[in-house]
Amino acid sequence: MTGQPITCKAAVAMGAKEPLQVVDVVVGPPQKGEVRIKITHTALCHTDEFTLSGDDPEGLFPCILGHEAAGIVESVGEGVTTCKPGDHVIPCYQAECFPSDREKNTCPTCRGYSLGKTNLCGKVRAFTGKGIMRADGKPRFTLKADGTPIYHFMGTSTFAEYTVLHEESVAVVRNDAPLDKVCLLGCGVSTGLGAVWNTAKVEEGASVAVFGLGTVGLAVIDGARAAKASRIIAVDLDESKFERARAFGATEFVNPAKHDRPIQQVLVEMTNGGVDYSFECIGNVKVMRAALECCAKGWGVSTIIGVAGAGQEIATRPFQLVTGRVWKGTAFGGFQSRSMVPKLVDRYLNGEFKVDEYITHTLAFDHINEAFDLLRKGQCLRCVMTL
Ligand code: NAD
Ligand code: AHE
Ligand code: ZN
Repeated sequence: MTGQPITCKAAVAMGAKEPLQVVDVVVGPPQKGEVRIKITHTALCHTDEFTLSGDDPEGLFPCILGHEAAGIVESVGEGVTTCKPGDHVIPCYQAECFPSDREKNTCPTCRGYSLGKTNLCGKVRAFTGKGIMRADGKPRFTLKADGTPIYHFMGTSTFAEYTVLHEESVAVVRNDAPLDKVCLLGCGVSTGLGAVWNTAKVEEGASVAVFGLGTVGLAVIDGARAAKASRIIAVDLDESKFERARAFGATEFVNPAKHDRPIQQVLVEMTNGGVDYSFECIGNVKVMRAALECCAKGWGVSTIIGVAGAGQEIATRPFQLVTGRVWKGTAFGGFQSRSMVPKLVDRYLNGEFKVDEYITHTLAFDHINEAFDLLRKGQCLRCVMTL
C-alpha cells in the first residue's frame, strides 16, 4: 500500500549564500527501498554551511540541507526489511549496503568494503550526489506553493520535519537513546573519533597534533585521549578554544599566529622530530600541508578530515612522502555506518566518549538562520534544533 504525501515545514536553500526559507513542502511517500522519517532533532555541521556558501562542487539548488540528525521512522516503502515504523534512527550520509549486496556483488565498492578496506559504500552514492532517489531518479520534495522540485542533500536532507532516505542510509538505534544528543553521531563526533580509531589507528603512547578545535577537532582529541595518546597538541588561531580543548584531553596548545616561523617547524621542534599522527580539521589546504610536514620522518601519518572548496588543491614536496610520511583522508571516520552507529550509541551511553559537551546551543527549528550565523561566527560547536 502506498502512503500519502505529507505537507510539513522545511528549511529550503533556494540558492547559494541565501538565507534558508522555512516554508511548506510536500514530502512524497517512500518508494521501493525507501524510508520516510519524522526528524525530531537536527544539528548543523560546518559542511551544511560549506554547501550553502556555494563552494561545494556537488551543491545543487534549491535543496534541503542537513545531515546530522535523529528521528523516528514514519513509513517504509516496498521491500524495506531493516527498519519499520516507530524505529528510532540516525540518518547516515555515508550509506552502508547489505550483506546480500556483497554476496551478489551489487555494490560498486563492496569488494573493498567486505575486505574491510573502506567504508565508502557506493550503492546509492551516485543518486545522493545528484540529490535524487534511486527508485525513479526524482526528488521526494516539492515546494507546496508551486510544485517546484527540491533536491535532496547528502542523501539525508534533515532540515525538514519529514524526509525520505534510501534504506541503506538509515541506522536503527536503541529506543532509550536521547535523540536530542545522539543526533550528533550522524556526523562530526563520529568522524573525529573514527579518524583516530579507524583511519590513523593511533596507538597508546603516540604523539598527536590536532589542527582546528571545532567539533571535529575536539572529537579527534577525545578519541586520542581514549586511545591513550601521550601528547595531544591542540592548534588553533583562536585561543578561546584552548580551555575547552584541555577539558577534552589536549595536553599542549599552539597558536600559529604567535610564531614567526612555519607552524610545522614549531611542532617538529616541540616534539624532537615530528608527531606520530596529525589531523587537519579545518578544510584549509595550507594547513593540510603543515599538518603533513609536522609529522615524524619515516612513519608520521597525517589524516585530512576538513573539506576544501571547489578548485582548492593540496601541495607538498614529494620528498615529504619519499621520506616516509603518509597522507590519508577520512569520510565519516571510516565507520561502516548502519552497523557501527548503533554501537557508537551504546558506547556513548556507557560513558566512553563525550557527546553532550558539544551542544553549545539549542534553538527551535524556525530559527535555523540564527544557527547558521552562530556557526559562521565560530561561536558554537553544535546547535541542536528541535522540530
Ligand atoms: P569548525 O569551523 O567548528 O572548526 C574549525 C576550527 O578551525 C575553528 O576553531 C577555527 O578557529 C580553526 N581554524 C580556522 N583556520 C585555522 C588556521 N588557519 N589554523 C588553525 N586553526 C584554524 O569546523 P568543524 O565543524 O569542526 O568541521 C571541521 C571541518 O571538517 C570542516 O571542513 C567540515 O566540513 C569537515 N568535516 C569533514 C567530515 C568528513 O567526513 N571528512 C565530517 C564532518 C566535518
Ligand atoms: N561534495 C564535496 C565534498 C564534501 C565532502 O567531502 N564530504 C565529506 C563529508 S563532510 C560531512 O560533514 C565526505 O564524506 N565525502 C565523501 C563522499 O562520498 O561524499 C566535493 O568536493 O565534491
Ligand atoms: Zn557533517
